[in-house]
Formats: sequence, structure tokens, C-alpha cells
Amino acid sequence: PVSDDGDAVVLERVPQKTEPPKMYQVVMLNDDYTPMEFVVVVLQEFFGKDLETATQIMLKIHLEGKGVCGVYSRDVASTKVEQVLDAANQAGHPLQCVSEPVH
Ligand code: NFA
Repeated sequence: PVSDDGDAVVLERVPQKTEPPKMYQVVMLNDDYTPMEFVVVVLQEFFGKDLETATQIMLKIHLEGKGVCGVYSRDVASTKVEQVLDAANQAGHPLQCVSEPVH
């Protein structure tokens, strides 16, 4: 290209350094009262898991104390947490989950 006064204009390509968004995992905690079936339904409804995968994740949480339900951008992860806590509260279950940055 050429500028108004006739000089050549050099257009440099500036490398765009855009960091990938920080990702957050939604971690669900075990408790002694929430029914296994409720946890399986939550994992299917809010985390898009099929019945078999949801059952595996639920059992891992039950046996190991906690488990990752999914990894999302910060906003999506906090929405998932909100949805799970709302559903658990409405059903009268003490189910807890949190979102935390993936290391
Ligand atoms: N521990 C619960 C029970 O025995 C089941 C459960 C699994 C709860 C995963 C919370 C998370 N009914």
C-alpha cells in the first residue's frame, strides 16, 4: 500500500498474543445423605454425561470423597455450581460442589 504523500507503507503483522482462557473444574463432594440416584441424575442433566459415565463419576465421589464433573470457562463453571446447589436445595439434599482453577 501507499500513503497519501506517496510513500510506501509497510504493514507489519503483529503477532497476537491471546492467552487461552483459564479453565475451571467443577468438583463435587461426597456426603452421607444425598441419594446416589440424585447425583447420577444431576451429572446427566447439568454435565451432559450418559448414564454409565454419570454412574462411574458418582461412585468415584462416593468412594474417594470428591470428583471432577467437568472443566469449563469460569462463567460456565460457576453457573454449573449454581445449578447443582439450587437443585440439591430444592430436593432437600446437602450435596455440595465447588469450582476451582485447573492447575
Ligand atoms: N454417599 C452418598 C450415599 O451413600 C452418595 C453420594 C455420592 C453423595 C456422591 C454425594 C456425592 N447415599
